[in-house]
Amino acid sequence: MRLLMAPTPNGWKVSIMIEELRGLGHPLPDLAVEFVNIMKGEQFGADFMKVSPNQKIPALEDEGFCLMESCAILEYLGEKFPSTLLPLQREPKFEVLQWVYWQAANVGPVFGNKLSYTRYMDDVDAAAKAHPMERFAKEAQRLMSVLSRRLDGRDFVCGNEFTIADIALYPWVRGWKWSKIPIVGIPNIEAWVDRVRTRPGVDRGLAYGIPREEIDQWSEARKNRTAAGGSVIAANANLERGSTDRNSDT
Ligand SMILES: N[C@@H](CCC(=O)N[C@@H](CS)C(=O)NCC(=O)O)C(=O)O
Repeated sequence: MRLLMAPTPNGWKVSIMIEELRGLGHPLPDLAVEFVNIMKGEQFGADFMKVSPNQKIPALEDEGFCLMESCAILEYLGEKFPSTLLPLQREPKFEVLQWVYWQAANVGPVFGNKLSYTRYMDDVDAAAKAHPMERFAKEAQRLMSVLSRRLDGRDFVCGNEFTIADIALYPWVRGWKWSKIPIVGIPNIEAWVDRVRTRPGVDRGLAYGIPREEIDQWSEARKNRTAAGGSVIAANANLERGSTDRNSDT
């Protein structure tokens, strides 16, 4: 099995899943992790696109079967290696999956866009940014209210058990300082972020592609590198680069 990833929120969903599965008795001895340099445009290379036609990380290859989309990968691994991370009976399973899909359709895109306008869209002037910034900030706050209400009286998104719903949400929510989406003053979310962070599998998963001492606090050099690389990825030129028919190894 090959995991193609980069140290980003969507990449860490899968590395956390791998490490949680290992903690639950699935050692995955044949897993190879390959880092894709999305700042250099490796996501547009022909080899990568065979596994991930959408030109984004993460992607998984399992004995010739290729899979893109982080949440589909969580579901695939959850089914293949049964554990408490994804119940397999219909109702409890769909109770989890609705929150996984909610993340994929809402929190991921909205936090991603808010982050891009806050940190990366440096080729756009402030006046042009103002409306989308306000829109994504307000929608992110609304989504956090939804999550807060859901966590009321629950340790994790689906009750007392940590599941792939928590895995899908956590890497985005924990990055709130970088995306400037405040969760301080939302006690249910602050407590959930702290609770999830204490898990050994989460700790190991967050260390993929980043020095251990920078898991919780990036160095200034990493912030600058990420801001510069993120600006390249967020620029419209990146989309043009991805929409050529060349499929070349850039
Ligand atoms: N919905 C996708 C989103 C994947 C995604 O946006 N990946 C980013 C990194 S977090 C990426 O590969 N960006 C490169 C690019 O946009 O060119 C998923 O959940 O897997």
